Amino acid sequence: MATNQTFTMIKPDAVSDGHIGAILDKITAAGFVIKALKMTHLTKTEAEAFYAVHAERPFFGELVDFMTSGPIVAAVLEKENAVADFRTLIGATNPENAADGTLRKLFARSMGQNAVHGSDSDENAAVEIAFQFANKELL
Ligand code: 3AN
Repeated sequence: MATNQTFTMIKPDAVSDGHIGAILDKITAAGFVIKALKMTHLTKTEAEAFYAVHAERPFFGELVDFMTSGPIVAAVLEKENAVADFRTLIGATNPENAADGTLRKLFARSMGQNAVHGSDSDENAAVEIAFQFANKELL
């Protein structure tokens, strides 16, 4: 059954480029409620664990280096059909293929530095939320 929460990270490129406020504004304007929010800096161990599914891919080292290159903003978002609707809002992995108005089209630098993460399933959303937030941060 679909849950109503998803997990996002504003990635180091978008934080460094000054887009935190604009991205959060687009997220809330699209009807998502921010249920938890933090700025943090992933360690190498955390980034490797978060992207473990990509460990064998050629871009894994680059991905981990990038995700640990500066602070990120992590959030729990709530909305009916949150996972699918947020994937629509962020757009395709490669910003060149992302639809107009999507967060990646507006704010991403490239395929590797693509501004925003969004969970790809309800199951992964739950895992990713627990990875980044303690129970007391989830009200
Ligand atoms: P998405 O984030 O759209 O779900 P995934 O899960 O396929 O995309 O990839 C996870 C992350 O790995 C992407 N957000 C992107 O930063 C990076 N990535 C994916 N494919 C490539 C690639 N071909 N080259 C460099 N980085 C990539």
